[in-house]
Amino acid sequence: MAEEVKKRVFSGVQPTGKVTLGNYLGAIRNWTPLQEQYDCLFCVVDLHSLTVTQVPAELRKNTLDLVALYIACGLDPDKSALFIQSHVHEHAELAWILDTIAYVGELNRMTQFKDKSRKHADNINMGLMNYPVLMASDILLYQTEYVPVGKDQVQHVELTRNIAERFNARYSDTFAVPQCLLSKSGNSIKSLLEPTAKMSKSDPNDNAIITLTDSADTVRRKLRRAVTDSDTDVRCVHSSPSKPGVSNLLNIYSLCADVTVEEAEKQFEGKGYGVFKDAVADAVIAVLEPIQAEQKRLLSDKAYLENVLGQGAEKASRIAQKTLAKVYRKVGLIPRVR
Ligand code: AQP
Repeated sequence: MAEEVKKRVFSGVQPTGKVTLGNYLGAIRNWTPLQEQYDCLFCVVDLHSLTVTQVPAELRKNTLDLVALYIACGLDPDKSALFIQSHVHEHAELAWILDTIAYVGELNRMTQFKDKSRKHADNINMGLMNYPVLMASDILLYQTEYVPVGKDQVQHVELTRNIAERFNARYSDTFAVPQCLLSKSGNSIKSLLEPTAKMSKSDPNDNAIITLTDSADTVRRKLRRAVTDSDTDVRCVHSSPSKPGVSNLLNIYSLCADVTVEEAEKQFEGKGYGVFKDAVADAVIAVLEPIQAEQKRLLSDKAYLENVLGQGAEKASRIAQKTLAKVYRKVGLIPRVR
């Protein structure tokens, strides 16, 4: 009997700082169960992180920390290819070809580009604008069918679909056209201090984010200071759109304690924010502590991590070379004679 060909999944996180609870609940945590059903590639997208200024030594540290975190969160190198984007040079090469397909107008409209241009007004570099094209390259290189991302990245996956369809129409069928796989909760995790903005690892205010390396005391302190509202009812946005802070905490609690938002609301009805915030902290800490212990253990075994990355890059390269050769042929580039 012919072996069943599994559909392919690709996703990644930038090593731009300490990974947040948002990155975990919106993305990484949802990748683990996919490994059973799909052919998965999970990448640390270090080239993307260069679009904002990085300290080289910190970037190297963040990259390895993130690889260890992937494994600590349940990604299994025997089931999924885990690798670093810059180890597979085809990502940057395909991005150049896709740059000739993407339009300046559509890149200019990307929400992330506008947000980051505002935040980094002194460094609006071409890479920042090209970010979605490199992301399209990451995805299309592997003939990806599903891209599990948080809601904030949906616009980039839509653009990837447009680029793939445009290329296919111009040069004949070449790329699989990918779809988003959104997390169960759907909503982004928001900043603790500005709950209408998403929680981001590059937020300059450390009190606005929970990172996966925060100690139990730090998590508790940050959650106690989280913005709620002036009244004392614990009620989510479904019943009161004017309470984004409480809504966000209810969302975090429901994902960490594995209950629905409605169940959580009922549980804390009339209890006041002090009790509620402590319970949110308990639930978050219970999720973080085992991950932190495992990440620490993995980081003490550099040889193991290097081996995982070598294997992952090898598998990724095999697929990437095939796609890039096909693309070069289709656009009319002459292959090098050996
Ligand atoms: N707040 C969030 N809620 C839910 N999901 C989120 N993601 C990011 N923030 C949230 C998801 O995490 C994945 C990795 O994101 P990334 O590092 O590639 O880029 P990003 O979306 O720009 O994440 P950050 O934390 O905001 O990074 P910086 O500050 O460097 O820009 C994606 O799947 C994303 O949806």
